[in-house]
Amino acid sequence: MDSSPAHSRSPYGGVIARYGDRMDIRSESGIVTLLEGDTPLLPAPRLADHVAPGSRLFLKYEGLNPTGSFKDRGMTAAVTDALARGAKSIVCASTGNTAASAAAYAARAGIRCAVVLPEGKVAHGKLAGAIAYGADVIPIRGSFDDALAGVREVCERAPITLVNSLNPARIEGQKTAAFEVVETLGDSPDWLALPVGNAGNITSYWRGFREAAASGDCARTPALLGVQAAGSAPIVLGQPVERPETCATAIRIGNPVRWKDAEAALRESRGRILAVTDEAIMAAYRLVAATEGVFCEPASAASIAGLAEAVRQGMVQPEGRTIVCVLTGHGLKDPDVAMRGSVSEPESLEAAAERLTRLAEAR
Ligand code: AN7
Repeated sequence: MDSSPAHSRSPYGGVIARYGDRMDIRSESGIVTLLEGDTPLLPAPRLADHVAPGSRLFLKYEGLNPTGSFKDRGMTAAVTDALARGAKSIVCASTGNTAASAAAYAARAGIRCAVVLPEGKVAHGKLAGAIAYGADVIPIRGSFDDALAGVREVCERAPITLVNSLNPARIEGQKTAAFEVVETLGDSPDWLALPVGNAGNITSYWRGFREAAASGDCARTPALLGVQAAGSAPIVLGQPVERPETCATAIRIGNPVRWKDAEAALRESRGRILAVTDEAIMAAYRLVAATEGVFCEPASAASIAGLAEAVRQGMVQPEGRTIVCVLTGHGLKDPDVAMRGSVSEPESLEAAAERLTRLAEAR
């Protein structure tokens, strides 16, 4: 890490360089950044025809952050703040993306990082990242919720900083995504749809939009559309889920730590929360890649599946509306899901040539 002017005044600079004056964090030991943020807000007209006809639909492609997920925005803030408080090590429980992000920012800061993960339930791209960045990777038999309970307990006793979204700096960094949406659109959208796991992200977006409105950057705030997977939908059901299950392992969370904040965000934004099946998530996952060339992980596609369902139920009237779906993580995070059942047997070169000819002549 180097916070000297020559180093930190890169053309972009990351979310603290850009929005640090609006963040309640400490940074006197220097800014730990991988130049996260500034992600594309992609228009998605072909996808809109399928899921929200007549709308102006955009994808906030957070998978293009340095470690491949939205977590980097909060992690630059959490690790910068931890460093200023003298931390020598950080820890998180994670379904995968927080782990990869924490590991990368700890490496950047030159401090230690441990990640506690539900064994067998972390997508390989995330695990690969945490290993490559040099974290101490600790799989446990149990769920994410079990892992978090264990980690919280240790952090009360030992001098190690918790960087899960209980950490207030995480929310401060994460809210910058809302600032970017407002800057790009010139106002808030009508709706912003996003997957909900631990509910740190929905909490952060709502804080960001509220602050942007308070400072006059936008004339209004959006309604938030939270989306959970049917097999792990505690907020939709109104009670914790003991054994959450979903193919979207990122949001396989039964007892979100930011539950109360999520409910406040939904209430205050006049938003809605709903659950979608794994089948609907996988259909949306394939649809966004095939119609727009945007590859996201299954949990991220829940935002699109949720929007489609909300339109079907009449919860969202798409005509003439500006809608943003947040794509929280890159598709390459979960290569196994992407490959499942889709690689064909090898063919002869002649057969391949025939297929190509048919493809070329197809109308
Ligand atoms: C791709 O990494 O909880 O509602 O430990 O990885 O803020 O929890 C990940 C969550 C959505 C849900 N999309 O966000 C973790 C973890 C993706 C995610 C969520 C996660 P929150």
